[in-house]
Parts: sequence; C-alpha cells; structure tokens
Amino acid sequence: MSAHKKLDAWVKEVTELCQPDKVVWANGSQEEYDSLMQLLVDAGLATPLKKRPGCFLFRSDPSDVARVENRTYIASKSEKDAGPTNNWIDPLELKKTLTGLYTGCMKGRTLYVVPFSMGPVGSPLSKIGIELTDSAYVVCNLRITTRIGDPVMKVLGSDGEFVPCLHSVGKPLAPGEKDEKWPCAEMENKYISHFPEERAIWSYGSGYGGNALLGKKCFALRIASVQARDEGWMAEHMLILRITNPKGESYYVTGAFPSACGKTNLAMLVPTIPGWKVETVGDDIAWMRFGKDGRLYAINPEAGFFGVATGTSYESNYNAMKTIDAGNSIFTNVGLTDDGDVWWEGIGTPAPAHLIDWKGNNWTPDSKDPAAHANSRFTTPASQCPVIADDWEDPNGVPISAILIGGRRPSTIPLVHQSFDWNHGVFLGSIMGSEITAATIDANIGKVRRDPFAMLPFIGYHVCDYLQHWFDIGANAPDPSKLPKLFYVNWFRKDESGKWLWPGYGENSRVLKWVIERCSGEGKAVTTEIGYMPTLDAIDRTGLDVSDADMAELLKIDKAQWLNEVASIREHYATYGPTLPKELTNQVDALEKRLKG
Ligand code: OXD
Ligand code: MN
Repeated sequence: MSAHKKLDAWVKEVTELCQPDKVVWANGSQEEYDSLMQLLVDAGLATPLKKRPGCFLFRSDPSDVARVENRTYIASKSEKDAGPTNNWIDPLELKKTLTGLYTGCMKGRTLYVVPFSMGPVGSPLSKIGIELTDSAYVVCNLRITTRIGDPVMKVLGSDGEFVPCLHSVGKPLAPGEKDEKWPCAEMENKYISHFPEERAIWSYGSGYGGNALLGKKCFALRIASVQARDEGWMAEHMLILRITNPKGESYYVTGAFPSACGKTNLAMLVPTIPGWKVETVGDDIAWMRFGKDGRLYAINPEAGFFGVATGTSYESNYNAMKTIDAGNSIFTNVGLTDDGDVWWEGIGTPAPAHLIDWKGNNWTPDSKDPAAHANSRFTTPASQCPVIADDWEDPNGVPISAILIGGRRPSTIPLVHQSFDWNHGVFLGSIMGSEITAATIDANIGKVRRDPFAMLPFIGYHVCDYLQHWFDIGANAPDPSKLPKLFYVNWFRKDESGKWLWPGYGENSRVLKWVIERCSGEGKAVTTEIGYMPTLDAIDRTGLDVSDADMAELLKIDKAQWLNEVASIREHYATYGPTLPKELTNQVDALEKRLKG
C-alpha cells in the first residue's frame, strides 16, 4: 500500500489478474538487494563469484538471450501511427491476448512493486516508472541500472505521474514446484508491448535485458520518444561524454551509433592525445531539452551500464573493466572459471584450460562453441566508472555542443564530415546505418541497413513523424545559433585490399578534437558536396602511424559511390511511405545536384 491511490488500484488489479503468492514493495535498500540475491543463489539461479566479492553470475535459458524485435509491438490505436518500421497489433486485441496470458501467470511467485526514476531522483528532466515484476533478477538489475525504491516514492507523492510497466516471465509455478532453470515462456508467447497513447508497457514471457528491464529501451526510448514528441523534447539512443581540452575547457558530446559500433567504448574512451580528457555521462540513452539559455541540455536517464561483455577487455574498454572490477556487478551468460571468476571471448586473457560455459556445460579451449554468449552482459553501477563525470547526475543536465552519428561503413562514408546545418544533420541521421557484412542472406551482403539515429527498433511511433520531430526541434530552437553541430563519423572505413584505414579506440579522440575545434570555431575545414570536411592536416596525427595517403583515402569522396548512395537512400525512403518529410526529399535532391554539379 502507498499514499498513491491510482498506483494502489493498479497494483490491486494486477494482483487479482496475475495471482502471485505475495506482493513486496521494493524499498531499494542494500539489505533488500542482498536478500533477493541470496534468494536467487538459494534457488540455484545465481552463482556468487569467489574472485569478485559482491558479484553474481546468471545463465539465462538459451532461448532467452537478447531483445526480441520480432515480438516487440507498438500497439497504437491506429496502425498508421506505428508506421512501417514497427510491429503493430490492435491494442484491444493485444490486451485481450495478454490478459489471457497474464491470468494466473504469477502463481507460486512474488510480485515485486519497483518504483524507479529515469534520471536523477526529483530532477525536472526525470520521469518515474513503476515496474511490477515477478522476477527478483529484474529487481536486482533495476537497482543498478535505475534509481529505485523509497526516494522515488517520496517524489511520486500521492498523485505524481508514472508510467506503468507490467512484467512477467510467464512461467507460473504449480504448488510445490521450484524453478529448475531460468524461467521464461515460449517464443510465440513472448510479447514486449507498448501502448503509446496510454504510456503503458506490458511485457510477457522474457526475463532478459531490454525485454524485462523495462526502464531502458521500453520506457526511456519507446514510450519516452512519444512523450518527447508531444512535449517538445528528445529521447535518443545516444551516449553522452564530456571532453576537456588542454586549456581546461569542457564540451559535451552525444553520439548515436547502431549496436556493435563501440558506443560504450567511445563513452569511456581513453584519449591518446596528450592533455585531453574524456569523461562519461552516459553510454546508451540521452534525454535532451532546451534550457533557459537556449542550449540543448542532456541527462542520462540511467544509473548503470548494461553492457556487452563479449569483446570487452582492458584494451578495448579499460574503464568498463575497472567499473566491473569495483564489484557490485551482475554477469549474465558469460563463462565461469574454476576459481570463481568470469571469462569471455575477447576479455584479453588466455582461455583457461577448463570452465563452465554460459549454458552450464564443461568447456575447454577445444570446445566448438564459445564460452560466453555473443550478447553476454555485465550490469554495473555508473558511479563506479573511474571516468564518470562529476556532473553526470546534474539535475539540469549538461549542455550539448555536438552530436555524432555513425555506423559501420567500409566504403563511401569518410572518417568524419560535418553537416552544413541542423536540417542537413537530420538528413545525415536519417541515412546512417551499417553495411551488412556477415549476413545469412547473401543477397543482403554489401547493402546498408539504415538505422535512423540508431533508433529503428526504439521509435515508439511512425518513423516519418520521428524524423519530422527532429526538424521541428531545429525549427523551434529558442536560438538556432546555439543548436549542437552534427557530425557523421565512420571509424570503419577500409581500403581496397580490405585493410582498416583508421585504428579506432583511443585514437578516435583525434576526431573528437577536430569536432570540438569546429564547435569553438578553430577547426580547419573545406566545404564539399557532402558537408564540411577536415583539411588533410586538420586531424591531429602527432605520434600516430597513419600516412598522408591513408588520411587522404579516409577523407576521400568518391562521387560514383556517393551517387550509388543517393539511389540507395531514395530506395530506402520509399519504404517509409507517403508521409516522408518533404525536407528529406529536398536534402537528397540537393545532395545529388551538388554531386552532379
Ligand atoms: C542495447 C542495445 O542493449 O542497443 O543497448 O541493443
Ligand atoms: Mn543501446
């Protein structure tokens, strides 16, 4: 029971529907976390890690290892509002199906009521959600990735607004039955459902990641993107970093990159150029609004990182490793060494002679399957990151100078180019994406999977309206001269022999330096058909082994390739249907004209 009538009524309604054995309101304390973990250990679902005090390993069901985009629904009243990039089911029909599935689904389990704040508790930029879940694993993860419990209830008061987030693993227990393994439902009964008009989330059947930790993708992106559209702000799939130059001047940069482009690595980058410092504000999501001074301010709505473990090492992401080394972390679907540590492919230490793999089987370096799942994860508090910015929880957010966008493009797209203006930047955001290199369907190899602002799976409404919203933000800016500048970066360009031209990782600080110099009016640039580009010597290569010839290649504009790009953009835009913003057609026409010029 709480002081909030609407919340109480909803909890009562869900309790009657789902029929849990008991209801527990999470207060967010350490004691509560510890006792939930003990429960999970006792049930055989969690393993304490001897080598990492305070850390636990989980193995999910092999069928429940990632976000399930094909079971994710935007159930707006009208199909048109979900647009061509989302799965749609009529909300009444979906609720009927789900009500059937939810009936009695929590039998034998505890229903946890978890109040959480996306963003610092009480910040004017934050929003509150309440997750009702029958998974203690979810409660523990939420305590790391969001701010939960009593402090949130205090802000909610008796009539505060909240987004209701209902979650069940979809595996009721018969009397006396215990979980023998990670509970979840069959694939065809998994539903990650969003009701944008109601601002509600109903998730059923999965216990994993973005399907179950509803504050992250479901709320902070899909539902928040709808709220942002209606309220004139932006909910984006972006990292936020702070970069400080040798003069001690700090700038804040956000960046949108599709999955597997090193977003978390960039957010925690160790610069290779002397005197420059990069600190982290967020690694996955940015909520942005105009401040009183007319600048765009961002908060990280999350409190922790839910990062991909596989491939993370001291070399690829030193600061992420240090964050997990500080304890208090949960690992999911990684290998367990005989001395009680974690191991995964790409961790940077030799494979042990024996371990238990993510499926719970004996594993040796000769095993044919990997020790960790490719999407294995660590959940770890952001506050433990050695380079967390001291203002990362500023309730007013941080002022953004530049927005980066990018993807994996072995050809065509240069290392970096700057948009001519905001609208041109929106155009670049609309065409970003990654080239498909290892597709199972051969016909797609070499094609670009376009992923506007890395939001394709996360826009809670019509993609055309989303892109129009970006234009509207620019048009309604209190002071257009204070809008962030947009830069399209591509760390993944290859030469004709297939060799990477750019070393990436910490060396990306050299590109960030140019970006910052462009913001402060110092960076050297030339005007080209595709945007402003650095001159050959504008990117600091001191101490870096990238030749003039390679730099020229990295910055080359191949007109034939770009004209192919134009054709491919037009083809892609055609899939968005008749409501494509006219400005995007104008932009692609203008690009073609400049190229043919
Ligand atoms: C994530 C994703 O987990 O983008 O952050 O898939
Ligand atoms: Mn993400």
